[in-house]
Amino acid sequence: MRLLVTGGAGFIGSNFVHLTERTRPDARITVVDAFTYAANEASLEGAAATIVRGDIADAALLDELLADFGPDDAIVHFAAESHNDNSIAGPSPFIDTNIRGTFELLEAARRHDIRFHHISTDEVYGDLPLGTPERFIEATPYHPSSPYSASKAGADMLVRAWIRTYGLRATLSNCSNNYGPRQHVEKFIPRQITTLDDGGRPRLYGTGDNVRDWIHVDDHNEAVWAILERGRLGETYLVGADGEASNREIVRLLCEIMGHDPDAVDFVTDRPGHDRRYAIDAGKLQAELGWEPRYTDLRAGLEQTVDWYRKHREWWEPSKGVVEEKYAKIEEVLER
Ligand code: NAD
Ligand code: TDX
Repeated sequence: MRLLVTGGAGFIGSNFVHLTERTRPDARITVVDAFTYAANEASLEGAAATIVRGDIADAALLDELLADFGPDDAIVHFAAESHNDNSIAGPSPFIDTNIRGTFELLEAARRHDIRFHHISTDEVYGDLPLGTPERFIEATPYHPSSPYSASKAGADMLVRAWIRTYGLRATLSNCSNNYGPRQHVEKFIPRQITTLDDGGRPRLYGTGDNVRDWIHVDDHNEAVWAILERGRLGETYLVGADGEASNREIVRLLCEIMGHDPDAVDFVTDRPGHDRRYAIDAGKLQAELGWEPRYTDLRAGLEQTVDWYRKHREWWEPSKGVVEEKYAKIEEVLER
């Protein structure tokens, strides 16, 4: 089987490449990645995949890459602008990549009749109240809050329309917050780990009470494989591992794991439009495809992640200063 993995030099895509090469050695992977600020060449070190530097919105490049793909091959579409705070500061690239880029990929998949799997997020459903048992299901209406989640919702709608109108052989998955190795230091968990490792104080938005539903990146990627191998064409599957925790609880766990005072934290001005809570009901994926998460102990998963960041300082250190400068500017604007 041949796979075109878009965004394979980013967090989830690079972990997908490594997991696939470990567990499905017959798959031949081509990564196409624009190598934006979010990519890291070192994330693909040791991978056998062919790596192509290019934009998913480049139709001619896509035609070249898919020229010898056959009916059993697939596109796995991870590439995106993925960070909410960036989308609030400057939404334009989110429209270009997440909407226009997805459109070009869908058209390429249609021209070459290639199976397509679209990676999306639970954020398209908006947020849930704190302290209720309510969870997102596949039928929850779309209600995105940020430019990022709105652009992902737009991309999802394009995929659904290409399935219905053109009969594209496609599936979608909407996953909750991922954690694990190789996640960019702008994101919540790596930001706090690397700040603590540098002797700084974790930074919590607002009250720190917002809740996310955490899943280890390998569990997400095994779900993607379950859908590629056994998913029903045209269907959407929600992916989550019952990993709800407030941001404050995550910081407390990280401080405990890393031996820091859990009360030495800074509360900063909240993110505009900050979603309160996400929670996934992954019942369909579990019942239909038999997928189960392996990382069911959040603390153990975080310990493994902390260990990875401690051992790979050279991977994250070059981005840390740039990211903290960016956040300092964002905080300055929000405090005005
Ligand atoms: P990431 O930002 O770490 O990686 C994105 C990758 O896409 C980068 O390597 C970047 O260079 C590449 N890219 C960006 N624009 C491109 C373009 N125009 N052409 C080609 N490549 C381009 O993101 P991630 O966290 O790995 O997320 C991957 C996917 O999973 C995204 O679609 C995201 O919406 C989705 N998702 C992420 C999470 C999460 O918690 N991180 C949860 C659910 C869904
Ligand atoms: O320094 C911080 N302090 C803080 O309290 C940062 C960076 C974040 N936060 C909060 C905001 C959120 O409530 O932590 C939570 C997680 O923040 P992010 O890592 O920015 O993730 P989120 O906005 O929840 O979106 C993520 O999950 C869904 C991914 O970035 C998306 O790509 C994915 O679709």
